[in-house]
Amino acid sequence: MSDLKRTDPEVYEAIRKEIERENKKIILIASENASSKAVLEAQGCVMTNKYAEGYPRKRYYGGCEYVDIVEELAIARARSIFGAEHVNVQPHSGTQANMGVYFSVLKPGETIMGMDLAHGGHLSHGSKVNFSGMFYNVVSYGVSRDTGMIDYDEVRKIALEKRPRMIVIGASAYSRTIDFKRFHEIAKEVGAYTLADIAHIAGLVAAGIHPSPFPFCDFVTTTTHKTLRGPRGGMIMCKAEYAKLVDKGIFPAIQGGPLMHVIAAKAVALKEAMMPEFRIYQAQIVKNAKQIANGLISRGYNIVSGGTDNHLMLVDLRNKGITGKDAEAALDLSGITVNKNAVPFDDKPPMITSGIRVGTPTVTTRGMKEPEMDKIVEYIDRVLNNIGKEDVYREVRVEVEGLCKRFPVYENPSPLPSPLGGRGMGEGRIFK
Ligand code: DSN
Repeated sequence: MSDLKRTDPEVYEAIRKEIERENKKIILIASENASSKAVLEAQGCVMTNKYAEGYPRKRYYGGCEYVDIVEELAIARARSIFGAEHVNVQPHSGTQANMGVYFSVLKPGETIMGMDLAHGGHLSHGSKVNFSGMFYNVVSYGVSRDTGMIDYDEVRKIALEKRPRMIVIGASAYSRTIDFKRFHEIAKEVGAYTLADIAHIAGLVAAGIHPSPFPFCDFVTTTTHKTLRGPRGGMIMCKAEYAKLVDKGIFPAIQGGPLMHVIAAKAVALKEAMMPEFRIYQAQIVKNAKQIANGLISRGYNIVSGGTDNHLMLVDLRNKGITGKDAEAALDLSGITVNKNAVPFDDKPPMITSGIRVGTPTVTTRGMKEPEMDKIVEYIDRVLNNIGKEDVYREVRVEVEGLCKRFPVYENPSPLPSPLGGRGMGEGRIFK
């Protein structure tokens, strides 16, 4: 870090403060995590210097012998973890991964059917303000008003009526197990491709805690930085018959040179995901989410769908008379970071919303378990019952900092066994 400090003290200082923020706050953003020192080290390596357009052993540049090693390792590990026939680790992000799949088999103007963004879907599943909604004809499915869960009979009805060319399965704010087999059966009936976007649940799938989209889906996309706990990036997996089309759909169709330093870090994260401790970590993520959901329910909060099967939940704050925006701001001032989130059938605009999304990947990485989740529920409840009271925010913030000190992310090894098998997260090089 000393070179950076000397060359660019402003950037150095912003990074130092970010480390401090991640250490001092309870981060409950469902799509975030804290990647290991090994992942960070690989991501900050000299492979950022290398152009490697093409694929391993078939590149448009010389000097690719070492970047080939890391890309082949990443591919082999992902294939083994997820049981995928073909893997492309080059997408720069989850949206690029989805774009790569669409470009591989769809023509502009064809119909895709994805989960409505307002019901928990993702921008790249057909939102009008995203390329997916501009290039393709979009039909959406959502959750049932009664249960807050996907109604598969309704999905089938829409599919039979609209005859989509591709059904996109997956969400950014859905707390229930997804029935990939049922989606596959519906898609088969209407002759549609299936794309499962498992960005949120990839770690759970890798650990066998959420059912796998294979062998049901044609294409599977993911990001690598959410529950999977790797570097920020994307990945595509698919059946062997689509391998060439998918590879061309990424390069040269929508990307040039791959980010080889990020691919090196993806390989490291995938190696970590093969360790037995990773399964224990993923199981604890779900236990922690259930503990928070049950704790909030017992204090009178409405959780969309009544609970969670995965790493997140949506808290509908309408019965508490608080907006998502106000809840997010009050909690952040109290040392707890969440994101405001629309709830299904929300009457408030996206910058206000009626809910918050709460997720447990990061706190679980820190080694926190059920007793700490009970404390977090108590903090959230205290803050939300005292909106506008700065003295309460301050009091909670002090308690949050005390709790966080016992579970450091990057400074000083955790005094408790970490989910990475006691390696701790604290002894890395950039924080010396
Ligand atoms: N923005 C991510 C999330 O928060 O879920 C999805 O890409």
